[in-house]
Amino acid sequence: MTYLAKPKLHHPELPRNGIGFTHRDYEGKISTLCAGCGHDSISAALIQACWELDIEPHKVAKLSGIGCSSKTPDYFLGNSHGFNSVHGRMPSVLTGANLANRELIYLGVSGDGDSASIGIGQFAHCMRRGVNMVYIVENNGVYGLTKGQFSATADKGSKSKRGIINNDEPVDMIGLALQLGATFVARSFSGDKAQLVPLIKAAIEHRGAAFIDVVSPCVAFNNHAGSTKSYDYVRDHNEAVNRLDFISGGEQITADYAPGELVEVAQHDGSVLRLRKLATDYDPTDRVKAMHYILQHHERGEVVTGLLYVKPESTDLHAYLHTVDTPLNRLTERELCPGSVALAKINASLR
Ligand SMILES: Cc1ncc(C[n+]2csc(CCOP(=O)(O)OP(=O)(O)O)c2C)c(N)n1
Ligand code: SF4
Ligand SMILES: [Mg+2]
Repeated sequence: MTYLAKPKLHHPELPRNGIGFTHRDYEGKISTLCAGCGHDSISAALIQACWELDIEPHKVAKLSGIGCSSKTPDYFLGNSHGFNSVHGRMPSVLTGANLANRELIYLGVSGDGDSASIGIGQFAHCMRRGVNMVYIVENNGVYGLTKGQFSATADKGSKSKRGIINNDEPVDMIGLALQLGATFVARSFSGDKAQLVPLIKAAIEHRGAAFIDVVSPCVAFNNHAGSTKSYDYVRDHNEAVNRLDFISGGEQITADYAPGELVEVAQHDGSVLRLRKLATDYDPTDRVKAMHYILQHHERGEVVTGLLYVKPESTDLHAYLHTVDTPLNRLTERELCPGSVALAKINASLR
């Protein structure tokens, strides 16, 4: 079963967003993933975030690799651009597309195998280059699509469905993203939409490399006792450091969490992130302390979630490379080939 059509009819009074679109306008094909797979909840959160932000679907480019997680761009934003690349190679394709046209919103959707196993090199370089994107890893600790082998994010000592213990140290995607210079780093859980939707919205509004690690249980191969990526484990060990309460548009997010101290982080573009602090000693603008905090809590078996780091004065690869604002396919021949005088000048500058 490779394709399922969705009914075209829908209720005429479905709520519409600021540009007149309903949720249905942000959906994709019917998912063929296992019932209960965490990845489907992440697709639903992405649909919700884009609907709430009044994003025009044709202004989005979704890119992915290979895996159950990488199949999901087919299940949301059916009217957006999409490219399903090779296993572990999404980041370079995304970087190229972004350099060719900076006017689109880039969503990189990947799995823990796709990004931490085969694709770890590509992941590292797009983070350190500051590509303007939202990079989501749907992290289940296994290769779901190829029947549940441990991936590089599986915790040491965690148990496979067949009872095998993983002896390898895990790759912590959050730690890597922080160390490599990503300017927006968050972790969430597919089962916590109230936390995930505002994080995705804030990441979309952020300029620079925004990374979200979403623990997303695989109900077929990694949801048993002994797994540290199961629904039960994450619910029992979730340590949220903050909740994103508001995003730039001044729009209130109604969320079901206890009140705490409110902190505001003003970003480079004038937008303001409003965070409700749940851990009093956590400062999301201090990268070094954030790394220490996350490592300390990981040692205790806790899964730290929330907006873990944001660099307010962030910028992106286009700024470093001084590229033109206009997408390359809209440049005229005259702009692309300015003539022999300009070429002679460039050559002279290199002598
Ligand atoms: C070059 C290459 N090597 C191996 C594979 C086989 N393969 C397909 S998906 C996958 C792992 C997917 O795991 P993950 O990215 O965690 O996605 P999930 O299915 O868990 O969402 C592997 C090893 C492949 N398709 N291409
Ligand atoms: S195998 Fe696992 S990751 Fe793949 S669709 Fe099923 S539950 Fe989801
Ligand atoms: Mg996986």
